Amino acid sequence: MNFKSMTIGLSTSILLLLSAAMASVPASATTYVPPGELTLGIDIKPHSYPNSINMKNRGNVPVAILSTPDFDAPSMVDTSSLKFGRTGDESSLAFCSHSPEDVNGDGLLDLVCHFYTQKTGFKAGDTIGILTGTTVDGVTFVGTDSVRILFG
Ligand SMILES: [Ca+2]
Ligand SMILES: [Ca+2]
Repeated sequence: MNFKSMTIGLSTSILLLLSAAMASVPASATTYVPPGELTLGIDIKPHSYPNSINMKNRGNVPVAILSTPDFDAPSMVDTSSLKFGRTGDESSLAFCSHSPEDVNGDGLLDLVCHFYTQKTGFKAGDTIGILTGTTVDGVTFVGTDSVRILFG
């Protein structure tokens, strides 16, 4: 057991996650991420890290779909198509906020949707959550973010 690797600094972890996300490197070799024509940035539990999900919780998990200069999430995402959870094929959508919010402070409004925790299918040890969907123009997309599962 190497306990040094477990004491890695939080800021280092975030940097590693960011660089992994930017390079589109799969976060885990054991997790299959379905292909999408677009890869979008998402933030599971905006304003919160690590993204702990308590599987005993009867509520829901907020997930922000981040806009870019070329992609306005609030107007371009077909919210009825959204699936989120362990594999990205879970029909767990509760609702999307009608008030877009800039969750990452880049000046672009992001789309925040909520998913029923009980329908996400996460299990203990899962390290990423997967969101899939289509745009209003029918283009498929996928986004992933880290998760920490409690009571899975
Ligand atoms: Ca988060
Ligand atoms: Ca934003």
